[in-house]
Amino acid sequence: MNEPVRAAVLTPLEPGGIAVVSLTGSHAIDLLGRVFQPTRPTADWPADQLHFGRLADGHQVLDDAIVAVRTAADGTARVDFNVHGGPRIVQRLLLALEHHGATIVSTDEIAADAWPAASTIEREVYALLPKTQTRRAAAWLSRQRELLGAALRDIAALAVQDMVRARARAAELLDTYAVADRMLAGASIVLTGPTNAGKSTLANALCGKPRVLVSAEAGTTRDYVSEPAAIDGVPVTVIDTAGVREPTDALEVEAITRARRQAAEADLRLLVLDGHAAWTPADGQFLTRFAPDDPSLVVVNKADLTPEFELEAVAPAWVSAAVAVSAQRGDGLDGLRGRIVSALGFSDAWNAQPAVFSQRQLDGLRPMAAADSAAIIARQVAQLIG
Ligand SMILES: Nc1nc2c(ncn2[C@@H]2O[C@H](COP(=O)(O)OP(=O)(O)OP(=O)(O)O)[C@@H](O)[C@H]2O)c(=O)[nH]1
Ligand SMILES: [Mg+2]
Repeated sequence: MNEPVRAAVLTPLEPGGIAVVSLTGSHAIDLLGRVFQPTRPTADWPADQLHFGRLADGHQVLDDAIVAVRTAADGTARVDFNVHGGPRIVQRLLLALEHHGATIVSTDEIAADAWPAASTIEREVYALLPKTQTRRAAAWLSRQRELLGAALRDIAALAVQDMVRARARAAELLDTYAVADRMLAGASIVLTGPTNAGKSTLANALCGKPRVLVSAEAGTTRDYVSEPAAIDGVPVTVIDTAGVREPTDALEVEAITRARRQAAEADLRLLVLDGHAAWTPADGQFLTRFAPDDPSLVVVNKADLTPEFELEAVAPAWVSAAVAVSAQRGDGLDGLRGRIVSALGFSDAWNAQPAVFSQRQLDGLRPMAAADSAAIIARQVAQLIG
């Protein structure tokens, strides 16, 4: 059969990252030989091996690359080029592949079935991979090709012996969606607190750039400002808000109302306090407005200066949720990042656990959590894996 070789970029075009460009079709190996020179020459490109070498377009070297060759169940070859993720290198490689006869398949076409996949879950992974915002998200999603399918098959096997446990496992899997959605769509983190506590300084530190204005004058930030960032590889939006105090004008009344609304809607709230300012009843009121089981962390800022209060003495209920930092000097920020990602649900084990990441998967899994026969579970699993 002489179907055309197709090529697609499976990862986001992120400068500094690694991009995966994939080739599929019965002549994929012929095409590989035209654009790639392995460091150790090989005649037959054995499958399931990695080959290191150079990508070249004619005499021009494009990049070093690691190439993986696989053979699908139907005998077609699959070649993955791992190259540096800058858009220029990826574009050059696609042009070279096109020059040698490959058809370039777009992200939308991958989602619409134009790309071979071993399962519907794998197809969903390919469709979402180019939209992932960080390397960690891309690596986590790639792993779901195996992890999620295996978890579903395990539930089907378990259902034959123990329906109660099978249902419980399905319910646990349903619960993974909220955090998976954060990994794909990003989590919102709002910084709120009294004026002058250092919210804007902390927002800039978390985003790694001086995005918002900082000044010694209380009431500097008026309307909220949001900025995309990544914290320990988790995509987030950091929202800096106006400091909460007795408003001095109508504009500030509106700014504080907006700050509260942002705080209410966020996935996580950072309640930023100035550790170098005396404790006031207003600080206490500010904290008690947030229930203790609320997804919030208390950041006691300006740890580089002499502390003016002990949280243990003034608000003992919040001690376990508190982190001391100096947003200005950077002390404690790594610890804070760790606390943020775990408060958002990303434990160390998260990356290696199965998770559901699409509406289709949720819809297919729900009947499993309520099923009263192994047959229903088997049917749903077959449909989900596809
Ligand atoms: N020493 C010290 N000063 C800090 C620290 N963080 C912020 N500041 C200073 O505190 C002042 C207020 O900082 P901002 O980041 O503007 O505070 P804010 O909470 O955004 O203030 P508003 O927008 O007015 O509510 C500025 O002079 C900052 O330089 C810190 O960790 N240590
Ligand atoms: Mg501010």
